[in-house]
Amino acid sequence: MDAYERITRNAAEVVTEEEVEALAEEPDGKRAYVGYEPSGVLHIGHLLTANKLIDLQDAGFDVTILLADVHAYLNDKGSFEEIRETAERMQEQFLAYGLDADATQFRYGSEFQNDEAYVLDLHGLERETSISRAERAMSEIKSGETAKVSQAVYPLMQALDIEYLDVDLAIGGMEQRKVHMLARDVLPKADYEAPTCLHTPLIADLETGVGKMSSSEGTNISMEDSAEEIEEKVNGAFCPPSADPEPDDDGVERENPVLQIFEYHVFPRVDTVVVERPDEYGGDLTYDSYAALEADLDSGDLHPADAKSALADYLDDLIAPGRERLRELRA
Ligand code: IYR
Repeated sequence: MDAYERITRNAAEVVTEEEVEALAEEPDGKRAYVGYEPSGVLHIGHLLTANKLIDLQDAGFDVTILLADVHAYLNDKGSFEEIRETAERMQEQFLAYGLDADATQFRYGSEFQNDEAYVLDLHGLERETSISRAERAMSEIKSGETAKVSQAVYPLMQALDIEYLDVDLAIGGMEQRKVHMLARDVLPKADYEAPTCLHTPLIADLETGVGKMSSSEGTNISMEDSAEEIEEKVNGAFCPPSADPEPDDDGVERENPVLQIFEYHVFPRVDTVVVERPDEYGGDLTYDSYAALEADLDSGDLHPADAKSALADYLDDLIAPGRERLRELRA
């Protein structure tokens, strides 16, 4: 796999392809970043962007993880002290998950976001941005019903972070794309360059396959789950024998979240997936690629129950080191 393929595999969107191609020509020492609002423990959504960070490190990039403490505060995620404690635990979980410690820099937003130059720059962006544009940028990130002034400042700070952290590539889930598009528009007005962005896909709701998996509603899989909890959640997942499920009774589109997790979480981390089956059901199945597993589920050669049981085992392997680290930290 060449550098461009590794950088862009499983991406839902890159902005723009030409810009990413230019980065891929000389990836060594280039810097990518993701920011996370510290809250709770890592879940499958965090891990999807973490998989992309691991790809980027494999391609030669250095990675900055922004523990966006001020952003979490602006977005109503708790007191500053709680947020800082959560952030410290997050760092440990990312390293346990498999990020290369030598190529990962952790930064707190509050380290630089209160500097005078940053604050003045921020006010400059505020002058260039309408309230409605800032609100729109937050539509998939905002917590709570009423838009607060803090939530209008939030995306402008996220835009400015890209400059202050001196990054070549901004990474985020698709829910971050409107913030990044705002950043591409507004930063040049402050004489900064438009940032290059890469967005990872969102996984569908585990139980219904409708809409997007959310950390606040529905079932999510997190670093705290025991092997039994993972098994139970995956067994209860929506998994028709199809990569392209029929819409539900109301005509709403559905995805197959079990396949999505194989594609975005398991195959990027293991070379071969073995689905164990007793001999009387045909014996073990071995897959070297996601496409082969998808084809077998589609054709009926792989039963959803067998796919789920293999998925639960692989997910457990992936989260076990982080779960162990959390246990040590809490002991
Ligand atoms: N908006 C992100 C958190 C965040 C991301 C970046 I990249 C920043 O520079 C700042 C904040 C979230 O929804 O978690």
